Amino acid sequence: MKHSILIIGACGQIGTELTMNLRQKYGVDKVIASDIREGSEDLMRSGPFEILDATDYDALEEVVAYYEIGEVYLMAAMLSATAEKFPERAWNLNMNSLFNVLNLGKEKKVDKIFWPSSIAVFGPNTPKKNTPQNTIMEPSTVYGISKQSGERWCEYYHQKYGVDVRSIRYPGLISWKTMPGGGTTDYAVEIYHEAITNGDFTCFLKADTKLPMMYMEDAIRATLELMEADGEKIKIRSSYNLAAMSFTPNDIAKSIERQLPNFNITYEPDSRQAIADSWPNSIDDSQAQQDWGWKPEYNLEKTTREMLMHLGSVKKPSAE
Ligand code: AKB
Repeated sequence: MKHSILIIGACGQIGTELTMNLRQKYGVDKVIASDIREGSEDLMRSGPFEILDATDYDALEEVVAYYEIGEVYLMAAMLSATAEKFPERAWNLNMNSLFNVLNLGKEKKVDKIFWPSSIAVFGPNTPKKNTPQNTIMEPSTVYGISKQSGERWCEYYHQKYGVDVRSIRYPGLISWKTMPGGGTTDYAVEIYHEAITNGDFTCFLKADTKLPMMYMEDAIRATLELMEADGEKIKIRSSYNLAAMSFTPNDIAKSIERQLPNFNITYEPDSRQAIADSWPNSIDDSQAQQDWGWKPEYNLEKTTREMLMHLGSVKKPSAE
């Protein structure tokens, strides 16, 4: 590869694993990690890192020129639950960082951009079951509004200025390496940690709240496959629906119980319930399957086995 890759928001839940994967694929020095603060020891030791505020265009431009960046992955964002507490800050971070990166594309300073969207672009009036690629989108959260607006801008920059920007509407993501922060689907990660450490979990969503979810390995593979696909195949320049599994807190608790029979779950729904209620139950991702061959590999049972195995073996030494 001629140019280097810049990951913005490299210390977050997706950014950490994306950075490690890209470094393995393209070489450590070709992948520059950046964030507003330092991340895990593993990430910091794994290759070049820059402190970078994605809302500062000049600083971003400087890093892009210095490392001869060709591809940018903009993973920095304020997620759904936190964004409800800080609406203006969320809007400024989520939109200004996107404009900065899209403008780098418009000025031909970078060749290719990845920007994550979310199932949060959908709202209470969207059909909930097998939500289609194109449908009613009236998001009722600040985060969802920023992601939906972002999608429109991505398509606009592609059509008007030829910017090669690609995007996925991620469902809730489940991973064991880095905790998510400030999302509504975070319960599906916290539950595994609590199952291992305490044997019980108090869930902030109701037992029957069904949401689309995905194991991180699938999400990273989807991201890399979309970025590597021939540009001609990318028919959607707003953002692709992507699906793997859908489950409720009751389903995930049952799947943990099959491995840890004493596990116990209780329910204390909070303000995040309203956010979850406004999102789809399941997603139709046939367009991603058709255009660039997307196929998930992890269902709930496989995810539970992986999560408990990795968290169990990680936790054991310090617990002894
Ligand atoms: C959140 O819960 O805010 C995110 C998302 C679905 O985009 N995980």
